[in-house]
Amino acid sequence: MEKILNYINGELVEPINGSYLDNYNPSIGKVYSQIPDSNEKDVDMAYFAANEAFLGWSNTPKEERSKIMMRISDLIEENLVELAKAESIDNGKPVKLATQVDIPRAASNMRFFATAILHYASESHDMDGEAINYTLRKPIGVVGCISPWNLPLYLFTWKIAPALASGNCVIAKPSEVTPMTAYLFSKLCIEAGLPKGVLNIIHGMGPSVGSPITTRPGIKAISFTGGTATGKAIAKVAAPMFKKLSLELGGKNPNIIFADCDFDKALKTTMLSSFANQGQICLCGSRIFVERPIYEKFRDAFAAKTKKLKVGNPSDADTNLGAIVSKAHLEKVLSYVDLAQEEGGTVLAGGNKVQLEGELSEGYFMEPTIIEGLAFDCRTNQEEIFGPVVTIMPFDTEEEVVVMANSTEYGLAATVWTQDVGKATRLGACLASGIVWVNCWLVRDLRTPFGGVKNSGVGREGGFNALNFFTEQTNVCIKL
Ligand code: TXE
Repeated sequence: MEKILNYINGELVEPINGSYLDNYNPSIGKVYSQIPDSNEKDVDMAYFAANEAFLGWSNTPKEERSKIMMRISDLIEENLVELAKAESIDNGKPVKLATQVDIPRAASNMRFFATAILHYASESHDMDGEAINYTLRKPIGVVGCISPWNLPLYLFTWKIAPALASGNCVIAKPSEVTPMTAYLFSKLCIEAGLPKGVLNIIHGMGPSVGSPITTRPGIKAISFTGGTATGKAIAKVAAPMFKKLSLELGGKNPNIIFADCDFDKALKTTMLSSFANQGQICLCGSRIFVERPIYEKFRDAFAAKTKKLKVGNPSDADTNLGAIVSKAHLEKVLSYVDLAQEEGGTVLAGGNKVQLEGELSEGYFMEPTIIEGLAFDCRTNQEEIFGPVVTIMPFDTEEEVVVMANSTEYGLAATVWTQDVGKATRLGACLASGIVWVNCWLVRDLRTPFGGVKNSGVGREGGFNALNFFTEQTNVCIKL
């Protein structure tokens, strides 16, 4: 059985304690590889390596850092097929999705920040002949990047790329639920000639690896994506140490469909924003609000299309939904279907675990599910489910839907469907959300600020925001 290894000081190494955890393939419900059960000793070793490498890496010319990162990006593309397959086995997502979205985006992340750093300029403030100020942007030192299981290599690279580009050394922890592509990535870093110690990848559990990363005083910034409860725990330990913190947390995003929308486009995109990646994307629109005049027409068309989606083998090209990431997560998602019914909801489509045949009979599959008839403020409509479960509700006025949309403790992304530019503009201003998509979903320009308000997080990733996060400013004032 394949053993995943840590990547420390440029080498692939066993965890110091020699202990391993089981890594499951969620489509077959069986262990298929072993992952290091690392602890603070491995984090310490990584820290020493990163600290040692920092002087060299931070003084490496940007062009050189950029070239190495471009090589890594090229290698991701060259290994697209293998990486996509590995992502699908580890996470349960369709191979097609990993091939079209996850892996290409990981390559883009590396390429984007490899080039962004070449265009990153600092400011100068001229005091009318009295003095001149210029502001340096310096790398922070050793930083920590902790990522989740839903978009494993995609989110892993989204964090480490700006950190590396701006001259930091990184200790990264992928999710213990989906460690494989980060392991394959470490091999590509070696092949690309990334100097030793610049990036260190430690595998293991949150409390034994993530926590020492957040508590170690020398690690001066933490970039985290994951659950809101974990984000809170990290903020509690990191804030009193004055670490820089970027937290991308949960979402409970509204998808608002007005009667004047382009019906077919809204319906087609709603299928994706509801169920892509088995609904396990923090940007998925899990609360669908439809304006009353088209409510029944939209609901019926949406339910009919949802019932036709294929839940199946992630390797099949026509599979729409693969497996849920783990048994525990499947149980959590299913428990919300029970809760929704207890709260008075009616299941319009799905609602059940899917039993597949043969090799897949022990896999964690679930039907895409739509629930109707719930109050906007019930638990099902307030808590993040993070699975293929959406609710649908009618609304009558713009004011009413804004109140309902803004009623949760989250504020990551919102989608608005309307042909009226005035309405779109008003909603864009009123929605308590870090991102508002109008007549589209998940259209991403990597230069734009990415992140949430309220309990969806702190700070913004993307473009120069990420480079700002991973650098410290020094203002130099020269008296003339
Ligand atoms: O996330 P965790 P989980 C949501 C979703 C999901 C819930 C929990 O609702 O059901 O979060 O998922 C590491 N110190 N999202 O349990 O635990 C952990 O090992 C430092 C939303 O998988 O937050 C992993 O690498 N690190 C989300 C990472 O944190 C710790 C994506 C995320 O895991 C730690 C995933 C600690 N004390 C889940 N404990 C999104 N917004 O994209 C754990 N970790």
